[in-house]
Amino acid sequence: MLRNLFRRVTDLLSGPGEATDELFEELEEVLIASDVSARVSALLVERLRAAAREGRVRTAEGVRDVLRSQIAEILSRHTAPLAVSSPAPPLLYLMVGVNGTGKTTTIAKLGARFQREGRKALLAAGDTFRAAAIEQLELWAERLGAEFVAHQPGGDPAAVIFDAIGAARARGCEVVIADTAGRLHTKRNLMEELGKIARVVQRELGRPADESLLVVDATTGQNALTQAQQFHAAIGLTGVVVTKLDGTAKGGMVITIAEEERLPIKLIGVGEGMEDLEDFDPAGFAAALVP
Ligand SMILES: Nc1nc2c(ncn2[C@@H]2O[C@H](COP(=O)(O)OP(=O)(O)O)[C@@H](O)[C@H]2O)c(=O)[nH]1
Ligand SMILES: [Mg+2]
Repeated sequence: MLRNLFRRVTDLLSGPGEATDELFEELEEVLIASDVSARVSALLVERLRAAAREGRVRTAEGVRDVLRSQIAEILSRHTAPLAVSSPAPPLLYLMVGVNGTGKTTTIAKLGARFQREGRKALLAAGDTFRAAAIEQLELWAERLGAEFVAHQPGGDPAAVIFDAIGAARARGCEVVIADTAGRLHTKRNLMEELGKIARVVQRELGRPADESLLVVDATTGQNALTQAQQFHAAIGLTGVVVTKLDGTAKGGMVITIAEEERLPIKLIGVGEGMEDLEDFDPAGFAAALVP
């Protein structure tokens, strides 16, 4: 599933080459081209150069091994497990992110996961901005046999979440997974709307959402970093879901988010099917990047 992510990096570090200055220069460029931020690319290469100076690596293959463990170290520094139980039900997941990143699909995958475990899920149509978004989520709820709460298009998303929490309690649902809009007339509106949702959750549950997960599309590269910064500032994210790692993604964005934002990556999307959602495994991901 996660093949070819760091293709250019691994190609460069394959074969019998020596760990020369030219190799490190080229590696830095290729890391940047693979969506690792310039700062993190420089940091990684600087550590590799130090390892070479100290005689700890001599060959391209050696660089590859050290790079893999450095990446694993960065990725495991800010991990946190996905909250799967709550002190007082319902467990509440708030899914945020710009349009098209895979929010609704990820909600369906998460709903499917809970339902498979025999835990009743309620999907809340907090993306009231587009009628199609409400219908798409309703269809998923029907397919999964999950509960569903929606208002009219254009309604107040915070009111949807309020009703969803009430409905979950009344219908004995263990988990509420709430969709939100990815685009409003202005970005300020969107962030204010998310703030209002967060206040309703706090008031109704007596705690923040158990997960406020940003969904980012791995194929959008460095854009994802800006999205993480903006959404984190607006609602305080508990983690990130990186989708579409099965496609043309280069993968470096995962390292960039972990290192620059210090946010735990909790889940990865590796396809469009309901089973194509995996818990994030730092060492496994590092090995997939640099096999
Ligand atoms: N290949 C692939 N496609 C995905 C993944 N997650 C979502 N998609 C697709 O991305 C598109 C947008 O997804 P959607 O959930 O509607 O995005 P939203 O606008 O954020 O709610 C759809 O065609 C999904 O099937 C993934 O992990 N891999
Ligand atoms: Mg959607």
